[in-house]
Amino acid sequence: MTSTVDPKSIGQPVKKPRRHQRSATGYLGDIDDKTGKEKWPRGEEEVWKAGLRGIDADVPSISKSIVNHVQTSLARQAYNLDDFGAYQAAAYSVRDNLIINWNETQMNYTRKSPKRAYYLSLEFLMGRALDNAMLNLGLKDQYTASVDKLGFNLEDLIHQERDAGLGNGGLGRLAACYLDSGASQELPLWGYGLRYKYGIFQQLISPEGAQLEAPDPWLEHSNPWELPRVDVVYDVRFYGHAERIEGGKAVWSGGQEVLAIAYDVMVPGYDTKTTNNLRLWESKPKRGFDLNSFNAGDYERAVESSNSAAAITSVLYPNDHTSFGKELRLKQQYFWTAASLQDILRRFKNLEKPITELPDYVAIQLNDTHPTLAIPELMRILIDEEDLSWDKAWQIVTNVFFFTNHTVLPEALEKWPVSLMENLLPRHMQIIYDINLGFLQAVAKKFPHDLDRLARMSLIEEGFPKNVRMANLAVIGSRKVNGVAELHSELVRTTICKDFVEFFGVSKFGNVTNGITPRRWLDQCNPLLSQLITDTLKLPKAAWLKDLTKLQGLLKFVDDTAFQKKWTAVKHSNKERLALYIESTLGYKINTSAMFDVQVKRLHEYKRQTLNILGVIHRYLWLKGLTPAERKKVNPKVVLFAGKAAPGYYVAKLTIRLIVNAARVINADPETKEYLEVLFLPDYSVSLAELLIPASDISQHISTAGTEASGTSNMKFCLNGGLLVGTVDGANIEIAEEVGEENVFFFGHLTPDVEGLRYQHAYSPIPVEQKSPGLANVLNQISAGRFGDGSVYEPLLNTVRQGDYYLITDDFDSYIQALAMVDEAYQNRTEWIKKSINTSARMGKFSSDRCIIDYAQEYWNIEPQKVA
Ligand code: 26Q
Repeated sequence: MTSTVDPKSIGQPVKKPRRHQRSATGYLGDIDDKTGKEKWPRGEEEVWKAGLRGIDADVPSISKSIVNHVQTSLARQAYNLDDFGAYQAAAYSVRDNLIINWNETQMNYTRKSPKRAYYLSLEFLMGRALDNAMLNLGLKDQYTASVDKLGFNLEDLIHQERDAGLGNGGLGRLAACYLDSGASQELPLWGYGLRYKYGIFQQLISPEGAQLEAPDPWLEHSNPWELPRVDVVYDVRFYGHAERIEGGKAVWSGGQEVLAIAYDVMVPGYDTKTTNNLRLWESKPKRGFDLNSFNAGDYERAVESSNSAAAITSVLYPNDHTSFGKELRLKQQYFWTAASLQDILRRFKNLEKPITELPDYVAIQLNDTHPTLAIPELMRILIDEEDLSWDKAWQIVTNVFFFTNHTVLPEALEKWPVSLMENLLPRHMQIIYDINLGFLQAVAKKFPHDLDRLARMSLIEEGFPKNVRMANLAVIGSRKVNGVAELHSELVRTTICKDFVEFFGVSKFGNVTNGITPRRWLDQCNPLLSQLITDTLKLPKAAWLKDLTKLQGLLKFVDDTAFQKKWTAVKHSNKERLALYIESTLGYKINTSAMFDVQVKRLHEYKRQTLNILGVIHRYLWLKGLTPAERKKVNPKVVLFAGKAAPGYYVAKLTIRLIVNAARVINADPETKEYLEVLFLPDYSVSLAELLIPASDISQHISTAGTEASGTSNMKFCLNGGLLVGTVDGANIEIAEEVGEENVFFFGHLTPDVEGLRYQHAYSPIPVEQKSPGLANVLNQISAGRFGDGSVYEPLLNTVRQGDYYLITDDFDSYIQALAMVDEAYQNRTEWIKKSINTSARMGKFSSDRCIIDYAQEYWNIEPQKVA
């Protein structure tokens, strides 16, 4: 914290800061140092208390509060208020409720001083806040009525809000679901992230089918959901020199200093007062601009360093599953971990406990390797600033951190060049070398004469350039490591962490299968289904939304025809809702009586959108070969794609282009149009997912076996009664275990086959014509220009024809068979609906409440703290 020293106080005994004197949470009360009892800090208690507002939840009070915000917060008037203004006023009114709950929650934590957990994630893909806040507060009906009385429609206002798109995909959305569950379970869990000025880029699709990227200025209009905390500010240093001094310590000085400013986002729990905090850091220059250069007329130079400070939190990196060494990304990582640790330690120090007790009060979860610098940073603070010995510091560090791995793809494991690290963070590089030395000595002791093992386990990858292996650092610096689905965690244990399991023992390597919050991913996105479930279970909504295994109660109704009818009606109405959106955005009207087949996720070769579009073209060519009478027997299908490709990912962008151009030809063919329609919906987001997921009949999760760590959208679709077409990969396996294999459509080779098949592709390839004549025909039709200039697609088609690293040729025929089984099953609509009900009813395991309780009990050792 930047502090000013009063010169008069120098030489005086240091006055201890009063406990809770000014907590960063806006705490109002205080505790007497002597008695330990509560006392009023200043002024007249009655006057303060009279000013405190309670929550007025009746319709007239809510209307009054909205009008009041129109008048004061917005300085607008009723006569020219548009939907956006009404959204803002409603948001400020809802926010008032959150602030009150948030204050009480934080006050409760401060008073009880429980152990807290912190979730460090570079991504929080929060989506919209208004609807979620109203539902979690239990105030949506009242707001609907109030807004109606003011002449607006609440759903229209909800759609005015921009998504908070501070993430790429699964990892970021998982963090958001976990915050919702943490608050709903009344756990002392805070998130720490970055307040990117620009979130994930907006995706535009050109008429040729090219993905174009536009910035996402989500903060352009003020954001009612964040509270700037101008008094919560920390210094963060970069570059400079680190000089070792006595006692293993060092002094790090010089270089660039920037400020981290806190912005708090309130995270309301469902059906509880508990409202937790997501603290996002913004970077700012420490000293405005350089006045000397300014006065000398060198304006560019004058603002150079202030620009470079502000640049740190300016944009989210839109790459997932790649490790590439850009200095700004490393700066983001250090800036965020350094600010977060200072904040966590300051809060701990308010407790006045010895620093050795830190692990009794603090657990920090590292969301992938992105925050791994927190490990050497905490070592630096403990040794250089707190005067601890190396061993004591390491003892603390390795009991505070926990690490989640989200991928086993070798190309995605994060590495940073030693030279870059040495320049940007000289002291941290020293500490990493010191950690490595001690660690490798211990490994050599346990496994003498095994140089290969030492080379594999070293924190440093030798070569040109030399790299720091962040996953190795995260593993050895953490108390426990976990993967995100059973198969994935087993792959972590047997592949990337094999040596570490042999060294540390297997008990350090656990599994927490991912989950999703049923509040957003059922109640909010599918209100009709939520209502039907509540009516059918004859339980209060909160009872099953907080214990999702209660959905099993629906199994009794699987054969109930009246219930089946209602279930079908809900699905149809969700299709109509989606169709309306598509018509209004793309001007294209889809057939809502068709089966909806959806694949939405980041574009990546391992996720195999290519397999899907090749399958679609196969179906199209097959339909063209049928007589009109034969076609009439075919089940009409609408195939929907959405997802963003990393801006530099050429092959993924070509896949989008192929989808768009195939769609154009297929949708325009009068012979087949009735039976097959294909669309690529631009700019996939949390909000678009909320529209798409409830409308799907089937969804596709078709990664090459062993490549998708878990997947979470698979869970969202199944919870909403969509059936799964997938490979035996990630969480698909556990979904099938729960809902029954008879209710999923599995296909493709299994994980243990993959290595051998890849070897075969490399050393004795079998031509596509031989392996799958159907696929060969599809590839040839594309090359021949059936969907526009075929030469454009050659680089994409070559990934299939040569090398085929993701095994499209190996899985194609069984994929087509699985889709044929889908068609067959859909013919018997009653059986299909039963499958749909069964699936949804047995998805209880995948509530993120289960995950967060597991983390709380088995990892963090934290307990619920009910707000009185
Ligand atoms: C790393 C270095 C430099 C720049 C960017 C990155 C980076 C950014 C984002 C690397 C990875 C990501 C995101 C990964 C991700 O979303 N993984 C997904 O995590 C989900 C939640 O556990 C799983 O369900 C998915 O299977 C997994 O792919």
